[in-house]
Amino acid sequence: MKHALLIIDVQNDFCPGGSLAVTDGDQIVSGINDIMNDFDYVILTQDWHPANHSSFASNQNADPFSVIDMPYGPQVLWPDHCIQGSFGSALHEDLNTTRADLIIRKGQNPGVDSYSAFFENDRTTATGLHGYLTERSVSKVTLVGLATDYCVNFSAQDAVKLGYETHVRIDLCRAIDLDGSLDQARSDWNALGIGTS
Ligand code: VGL
Ligand code: ZN
Repeated sequence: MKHALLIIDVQNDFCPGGSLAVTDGDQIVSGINDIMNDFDYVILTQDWHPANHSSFASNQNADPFSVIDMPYGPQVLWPDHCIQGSFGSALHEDLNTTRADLIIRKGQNPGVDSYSAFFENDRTTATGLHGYLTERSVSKVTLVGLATDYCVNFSAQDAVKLGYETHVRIDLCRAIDLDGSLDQARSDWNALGIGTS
Protein backbone atom coordinates (compact mmCIF):
# COMPACT_ATOMS: atom_id res chain seq x y z
CA MET A 1 0.00 0.00 0.00
CA LYS A 2 1.70 3.14 -1.23
CA HIS A 3 1.26 6.78 -0.23
CA ALA A 4 1.44 9.58 -2.82
CA LEU A 5 1.93 13.32 -2.33
CA LEU A 6 -0.19 15.38 -4.75
CA ILE A 7 1.22 18.88 -5.16
CA ILE A 8 -1.45 20.98 -6.82
CA ASP A 9 -0.70 23.97 -9.09
CA VAL A 10 2.27 25.61 -7.31
CA GLN A 11 2.68 27.93 -10.30
CA ASN A 12 3.80 31.53 -10.69
CA ASP A 13 0.33 32.85 -11.60
CA PHE A 14 -1.03 31.65 -8.23
CA CYS A 15 1.85 33.25 -6.30
CA PRO A 16 2.31 36.94 -5.38
CA GLY A 17 2.86 38.92 -8.60
CA GLY A 18 0.89 36.41 -10.67
CA SER A 19 -2.34 37.11 -12.53
CA LEU A 20 -4.50 35.03 -10.15
CA ALA A 21 -2.32 35.50 -7.08
CA VAL A 22 -3.31 33.68 -3.92
CA THR A 23 -2.26 35.53 -0.75
CA ASP A 24 1.03 34.03 0.50
CA GLY A 25 0.88 31.35 -2.18
CA ASP A 26 4.67 31.20 -2.26
CA GLN A 27 4.92 30.65 1.51
CA ILE A 28 4.14 26.94 1.21
CA VAL A 29 6.99 26.01 -1.12
CA SER A 30 9.75 25.24 1.38
CA GLY A 31 7.38 23.25 3.61
CA ILE A 32 6.33 21.17 0.60
CA ASN A 33 9.96 20.51 -0.31
CA ASP A 34 10.60 19.39 3.27
CA ILE A 35 8.00 16.59 3.23
CA MET A 36 8.61 15.12 -0.26
CA ASN A 37 10.87 12.36 0.99
CA ASP A 38 8.13 11.01 3.27
CA PHE A 39 6.17 9.64 0.27
CA ASP A 40 6.48 6.73 -2.14
CA TYR A 41 5.43 8.92 -5.08
CA VAL A 42 5.43 12.66 -5.68
CA ILE A 43 2.98 13.96 -8.29
CA LEU A 44 2.71 17.56 -9.44
CA THR A 45 -0.11 19.21 -11.34
CA GLN A 46 0.03 22.24 -13.59
CA ASP A 47 -2.96 24.29 -14.69
CA TRP A 48 -2.24 24.52 -18.44
CA HIS A 49 -4.70 26.60 -20.46
CA PRO A 50 -4.78 27.67 -24.11
CA ALA A 51 -5.23 31.46 -24.55
CA ASN A 52 -8.80 30.96 -25.81
CA HIS A 53 -9.90 29.10 -22.67
CA SER A 54 -13.60 29.49 -21.82
CA SER A 55 -12.87 30.00 -18.10
CA PHE A 56 -11.17 33.32 -18.87
CA ALA A 57 -13.45 36.33 -18.30
CA SER A 58 -11.65 38.06 -21.19
CA ASN A 59 -13.01 35.42 -23.58
CA GLN A 60 -16.60 35.78 -22.32
CA ASN A 61 -16.98 39.59 -22.25
CA ALA A 62 -17.57 39.29 -18.53
CA ASP A 63 -15.97 40.43 -15.30
CA PRO A 64 -13.39 38.29 -13.54
CA PHE A 65 -14.91 36.33 -10.64
CA SER A 66 -18.42 36.42 -12.13
CA VAL A 67 -20.17 33.09 -12.74
CA ILE A 68 -21.66 31.77 -16.00
CA ASP A 69 -23.58 28.65 -16.90
CA MET A 70 -21.58 26.19 -18.95
CA PRO A 71 -23.08 22.99 -20.42
CA TYR A 72 -21.50 21.14 -17.47
CA GLY A 73 -22.77 23.58 -14.79
CA PRO A 74 -21.81 26.91 -13.19
CA GLN A 75 -18.31 28.14 -13.93
CA VAL A 76 -16.41 30.97 -12.22
CA LEU A 77 -14.66 33.22 -14.75
CA TRP A 78 -11.04 33.97 -13.94
CA PRO A 79 -8.42 36.47 -15.01
CA ASP A 80 -6.26 34.97 -17.78
CA HIS A 81 -3.83 32.63 -16.03
CA CYS A 82 -1.48 29.69 -16.58
CA ILE A 83 -1.36 30.07 -20.35
CA GLN A 84 0.59 27.15 -21.77
CA GLY A 85 4.32 27.88 -21.85
CA SER A 86 4.07 31.33 -20.22
CA PHE A 87 6.09 32.39 -17.18
CA GLY A 88 2.86 32.34 -15.16
CA SER A 89 2.30 28.68 -16.02
CA ALA A 90 5.75 27.63 -14.80
CA LEU A 91 6.14 25.90 -11.45
CA HIS A 92 7.52 28.14 -8.70
CA GLU A 93 11.28 28.18 -9.17
CA ASP A 94 12.00 27.07 -5.60
CA LEU A 95 9.76 24.01 -5.79
CA ASN A 96 11.93 20.89 -5.84
CA THR A 97 10.87 19.05 -8.98
CA THR A 98 13.71 16.53 -8.88
CA ARG A 99 11.58 14.15 -6.82
CA ALA A 100 8.56 14.40 -9.15
CA ASP A 101 7.49 11.03 -10.55
CA LEU A 102 4.74 12.52 -12.71
CA ILE A 103 3.55 15.96 -13.79
CA ILE A 104 -0.10 16.14 -14.82
CA ARG A 105 -1.20 19.06 -16.98
CA LYS A 106 -4.89 19.93 -16.93
CA GLY A 107 -7.27 22.49 -18.40
CA GLN A 108 -6.09 22.16 -22.02
CA ASN A 109 -9.60 21.75 -23.49
CA PRO A 110 -10.76 25.30 -24.32
CA GLY A 111 -14.38 24.39 -23.59
CA VAL A 112 -14.02 22.70 -20.20
CA ASP A 113 -12.22 23.89 -17.06
CA SER A 114 -10.36 21.36 -14.95
CA TYR A 115 -9.86 22.05 -11.27
CA SER A 116 -9.31 18.48 -10.14
CA ALA A 117 -6.21 16.39 -10.76
CA PHE A 118 -8.55 13.46 -11.54
CA PHE A 119 -11.47 14.76 -13.64
CA GLU A 120 -12.29 17.84 -15.70
CA ASN A 121 -15.16 20.05 -14.54
CA ASP A 122 -17.59 18.05 -16.71
CA ARG A 123 -16.90 15.45 -13.96
CA THR A 124 -16.47 12.67 -16.55
CA THR A 125 -13.30 13.32 -18.60
CA ALA A 126 -10.45 11.64 -16.71
CA THR A 127 -6.88 12.95 -16.56
CA GLY A 128 -5.37 9.48 -16.21
CA LEU A 129 -4.13 10.05 -12.65
CA HIS A 130 -6.43 7.40 -11.15
CA GLY A 131 -5.04 4.81 -13.56
CA TYR A 132 -1.46 5.78 -12.72
CA LEU A 133 -2.04 5.54 -8.97
CA THR A 134 -4.02 2.31 -9.24
CA GLU A 135 -1.34 0.61 -11.30
CA ARG A 136 1.23 1.56 -8.67
CA SER A 137 -0.85 0.31 -5.71
CA VAL A 138 -1.33 3.75 -4.21
CA SER A 139 -4.17 3.67 -1.68
CA LYS A 140 -3.44 6.84 0.25
CA VAL A 141 -2.95 10.44 -0.93
CA THR A 142 -1.92 13.64 0.82
CA LEU A 143 -2.68 16.94 -0.90
CA VAL A 144 -0.91 20.30 -0.71
CA GLY A 145 -0.82 23.35 -2.97
CA LEU A 146 -2.99 26.05 -4.55
CA ALA A 147 -5.68 26.92 -4.21
CA THR A 148 -7.16 25.22 -1.12
CA ASP A 149 -10.78 25.90 -2.07
CA TYR A 150 -10.56 25.20 -5.82
CA CYS A 151 -8.03 22.82 -7.28
CA VAL A 152 -6.94 21.23 -3.99
CA ASN A 153 -10.58 20.91 -2.91
CA PHE A 154 -11.82 19.33 -6.14
CA SER A 155 -8.85 16.97 -6.20
CA ALA A 156 -9.36 15.89 -2.58
CA GLN A 157 -13.08 15.28 -3.05
CA ASP A 158 -12.46 13.20 -6.16
CA ALA A 159 -9.71 11.25 -4.39
CA VAL A 160 -11.90 10.22 -1.46
CA LYS A 161 -14.81 9.35 -3.78
CA LEU A 162 -12.44 7.16 -5.81
CA GLY A 163 -11.61 5.26 -2.62
CA TYR A 164 -8.25 6.74 -1.57
CA GLU A 165 -7.58 7.46 2.06
CA THR A 166 -7.31 11.23 1.66
CA HIS A 167 -5.59 13.87 3.77
CA VAL A 168 -5.14 17.63 3.16
CA ARG A 169 -2.24 19.47 4.78
CA ILE A 170 -4.07 22.79 5.12
CA ASP A 171 -0.93 24.42 6.46
CA LEU A 172 0.71 23.68 3.09
CA CYS A 173 -2.18 25.17 1.06
CA ARG A 174 -3.45 28.71 0.54
CA ALA A 175 -6.99 29.75 -0.49
CA ILE A 176 -8.67 32.16 -2.93
CA ASP A 177 -11.77 32.28 -0.65
CA LEU A 178 -14.52 33.60 -2.94
CA ASP A 179 -17.93 33.91 -1.24
CA GLY A 180 -17.25 31.46 1.57
CA SER A 181 -15.65 28.86 -0.69
CA LEU A 182 -13.06 27.93 1.94
CA ASP A 183 -15.63 27.25 4.69
CA GLN A 184 -17.71 25.27 2.21
CA ALA A 185 -14.71 23.16 1.25
CA ARG A 186 -13.86 22.42 4.86
CA SER A 187 -17.37 21.34 5.74
CA ASP A 188 -17.52 19.14 2.61
CA TRP A 189 -14.24 17.51 3.64
CA ASN A 190 -15.58 16.74 7.10
CA ALA A 191 -18.71 15.19 5.63
CA LEU A 192 -16.67 13.05 3.23
CA GLY A 193 -14.12 11.84 5.79
CA ILE A 194 -11.16 13.74 4.36
CA GLY A 195 -8.53 14.21 7.06
CA THR A 196 -6.88 17.58 7.63
CA SER A 197 -3.95 18.98 9.53
C1 VGL B 1 -7.31 27.24 -9.93
C2 VGL B 1 -8.90 28.79 -10.48
C3 VGL B 1 -8.67 28.58 -11.83
C4 VGL B 1 -6.56 26.53 -8.85
C5 VGL B 1 -7.06 27.02 -11.27
O1 VGL B 1 -5.43 26.05 -9.11
O2 VGL B 1 -7.10 26.44 -7.73
N1 VGL B 1 -8.23 28.12 -9.54
N2 VGL B 1 -7.75 27.70 -12.21
ZN1 ZN C 1 -7.24 27.56 -14.29
